[in-house]
Amino acid sequence: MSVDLRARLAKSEPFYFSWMTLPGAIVAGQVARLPYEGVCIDMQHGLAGFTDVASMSPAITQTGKPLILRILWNDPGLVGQALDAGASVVIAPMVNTANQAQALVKAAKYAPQGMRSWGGYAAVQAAGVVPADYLKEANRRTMVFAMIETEEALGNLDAIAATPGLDGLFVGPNDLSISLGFGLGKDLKIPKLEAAIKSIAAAAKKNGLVPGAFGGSPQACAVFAGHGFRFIAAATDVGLMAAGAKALQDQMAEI
Ligand code: 3PY
Ligand code: MG
Repeated sequence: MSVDLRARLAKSEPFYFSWMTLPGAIVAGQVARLPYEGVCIDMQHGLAGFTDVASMSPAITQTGKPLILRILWNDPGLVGQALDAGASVVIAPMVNTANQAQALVKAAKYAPQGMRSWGGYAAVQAAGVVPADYLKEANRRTMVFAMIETEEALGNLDAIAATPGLDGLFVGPNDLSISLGFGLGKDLKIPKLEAAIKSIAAAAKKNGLVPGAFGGSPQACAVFAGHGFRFIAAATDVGLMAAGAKALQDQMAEI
């Protein structure tokens, strides 16, 4: 069984995970062996479809690291499918209202908290327990994060963060920056963007939620960690390739 993520995320030390955009079980197994605590598969902007995820999931969870899935959209069917595939965390994009946050939680939790439907044998396999024990533990062991990445979501931040059963908020800095009129989220120090990011951390803290964010670079990770975020996407698969090639090319230049 993979690590008890809820217990891990209760600690103040940031949890850094990798972010996959490429499909394939072999590459997923490799990424899971990199020095990050978990692996996220991005089903919104990455290339993995559900059958890819079904084979990538065991390649990741057999290393003991949790699978995190950023789903295509905040749709109840996609939430259930992600959890059934063995995800410990579902990150839903573009959650803009409290109603949307409530729908997200409802889709992720078995009754009485929600209306998740039974049938996830891949999740049961990933957990390494018998079905009845999976059912007992699933609502506690799986977590849901709402992405805050629009001006509309910022306007509804307190109501979204107060949603019972929601586990975390997750900043999408690019969409947030675009929505606020600043283009791609390259400069996290733009005062209005920085204030928005800090308000998301504060709303999470006030409501006992885990503050999460997409970092993608050491610099961005440092900014988010500095604001108290502790569930941070540290690097993408493609970014790691580019950084590795650049480091090796720099060494080659010295030959
Ligand atoms: C964003 O930055 O908008 C994200 O969704 C992270 O990929
Ligand atoms: Mg986004």
